[in-house]
Amino acid sequence: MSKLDPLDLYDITAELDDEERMIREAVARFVDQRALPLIPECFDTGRFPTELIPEIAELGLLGSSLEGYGCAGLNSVSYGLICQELERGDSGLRSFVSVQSSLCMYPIHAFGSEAQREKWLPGMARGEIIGCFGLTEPHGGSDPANMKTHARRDGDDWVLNGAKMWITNGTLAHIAIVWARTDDGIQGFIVETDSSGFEAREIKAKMSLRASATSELFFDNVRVPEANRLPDAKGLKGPLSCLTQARYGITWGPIGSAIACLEEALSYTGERELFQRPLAANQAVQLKLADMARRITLAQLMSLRLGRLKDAGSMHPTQVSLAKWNNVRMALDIARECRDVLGGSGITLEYVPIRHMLNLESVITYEGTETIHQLVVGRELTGINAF
Ligand code: TGC
Ligand code: FAD
Repeated sequence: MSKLDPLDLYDITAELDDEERMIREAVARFVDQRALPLIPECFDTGRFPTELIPEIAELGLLGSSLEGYGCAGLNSVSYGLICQELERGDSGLRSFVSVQSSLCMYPIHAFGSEAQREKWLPGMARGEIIGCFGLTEPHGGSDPANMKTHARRDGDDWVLNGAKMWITNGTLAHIAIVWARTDDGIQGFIVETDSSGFEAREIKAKMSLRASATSELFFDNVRVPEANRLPDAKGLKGPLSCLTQARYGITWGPIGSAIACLEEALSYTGERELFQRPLAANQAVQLKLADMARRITLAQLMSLRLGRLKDAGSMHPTQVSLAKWNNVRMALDIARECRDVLGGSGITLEYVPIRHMLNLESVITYEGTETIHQLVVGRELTGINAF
């Protein structure tokens, strides 16, 4: 019998078409050859590797599932595989692409005017215009319906006041997609970050997602032209639809983190000798490794099924919540277990588990905390809103 791939026990690869496989391989090469040599230093010093942006754009990874405007028009499974491979490198890489693609380019594509699409999307696909997405506020991100940031109409402009918190790419961004309360409900604005009264301040001393820029945004009477209001987004449904796109990608991303951790643990336990035998020869260790492979396989099947549903146009947001909850929890637990299996070595950046473990503490919190997704599933089952 032929030997199985330990990182793909159910041969998910065989379920992919040629284009999906080619994309996964191209991103995997980029991650191994270009990103991973930089990532430990970036994590250590707390910086996003901006020097990789041109190559990320060149590979077609920005707005990859959008049609037209210089975007690649790939299917959802391809987008998922991109997220998986980037996050196998580092959650910061996947975060950068998620925010640019699903949270900034998607709303311009879905809710913007033709003029807005033509003005912003080609430059964003080329990585020349970077976006950030401002929904969360300092008083509590889980309940965005209670946002305080507001926009008041004044002639041909809107005047924006308020603050946003924990904003990925905030200090790198040329534009911010900002969600604000108006007399006509919650609306979205494309805020140019060189506008007077706009300020982005980096959040320092993070112990997680250190290879990613995270910021606070402040709006002090920022004037935004009516031409920069997203005309087709009204109410919370606008930002929540963007989150569905990004959360879908996040169901795939942590599979990459978990694969990286298991790969490291397999190599380490195969080589390390204790009590006159390889660590991997102990039943207690094999049980752990086997259980990791089981959980990774289940997550792979879940995301692939979700991707096929999304491409068929029948994916439901609750299905995304279930997979985001399951797959991030799976990866976080595996990263912690791999950290333990590596003993003292597991606490250094020389090995990947602790970096993934720390990153996943953010991933389980952002884009809806684990509890929020559990409550979304609970609401679906019972019909009772328990938020
Ligand atoms: P609710 O009454 O349920 O819904 C309001 C309207 O929105 C619609 N809707 C959705 N549409 C699309 N996708 C979804 N997932 C949707 N969920 C709800 C819904 O149909 C309704 O439409 P309509 O037409 O009837 O008005 O709203 P709620 O206030 O009860 O909220 C429920 C809750 C708690 C699930 C929601 O507030 C929530 O998801 N909270 C978590 C917030 C969150 O995830 N924030 C993330 C910020 S961005 C981020 O973290 C980026 S990290 C990026 C990175 O670095 O990768
Ligand atoms: P809170 O909402 O205050 O929640 C605190 C705790 O209470 C959590 O454990 C939560 O699960 C729990 N809780 C909340 N409600 C309930 C309930 N009803 N029942 C039981 N428990 C409950 N946001 C953006 O808008 N754009 C970004 O680009 C972005 N990037 C981020 C990057 C990083 C690194 C991080 C850490 C966050 C980012 N976020 C971003 C914010 C993220 O979405 C929020 O942190 C998240 O939504 C949770 O909000 P909060 O931190 O205010 O926690």
